[in-house]
Amino acid sequence: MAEASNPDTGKENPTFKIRRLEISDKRKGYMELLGQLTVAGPLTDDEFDRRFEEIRSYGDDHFICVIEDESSGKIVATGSVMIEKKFLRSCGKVGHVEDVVVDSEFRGKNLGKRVVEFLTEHSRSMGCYKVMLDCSVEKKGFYEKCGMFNRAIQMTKYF
Ligand code: 16G
Repeated sequence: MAEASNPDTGKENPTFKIRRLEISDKRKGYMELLGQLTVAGPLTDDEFDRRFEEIRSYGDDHFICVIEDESSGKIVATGSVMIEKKFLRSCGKVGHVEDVVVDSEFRGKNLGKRVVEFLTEHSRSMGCYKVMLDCSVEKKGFYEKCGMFNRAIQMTKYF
């Protein structure tokens, strides 16, 4: 889907393609992008490949999506969702959205919203009755724009 023309150059803005994470995305800046959210490394290529295969073995129960800027081949946004299987609510399922980040140079283009909507739709298609996440207080407005609301507080213990 092409976006509107850039008024300065007259050229079309780059196309942002949303898709599943591929193993080659490590070379397209995926880890550097994650580093804009929190501590992301260090990580060797072998460690990345092993974790990638492990996640791939979960199939659609663990889905990592990325947005690639097709003009530069750079990964500019990402997010993931894990499908939790419960006994309650008659064996209900919940989508847990994690690790949502947009490259600082590509903010303000609705890419984060596209990622969250994509992961939400994935959760719906997997039969989840809700989708949930935790985020910093500053991101509250963004997630409200994605149709979510603040239902509880988050509790954490770091090891
Ligand atoms: C945010 C992320 C969470 C991520 C955490 C990293 C979303 C919706 N939330 O809370 O997924 O794991 O930051 O912080 O993307 P940490 O490194 O302190 O755990």
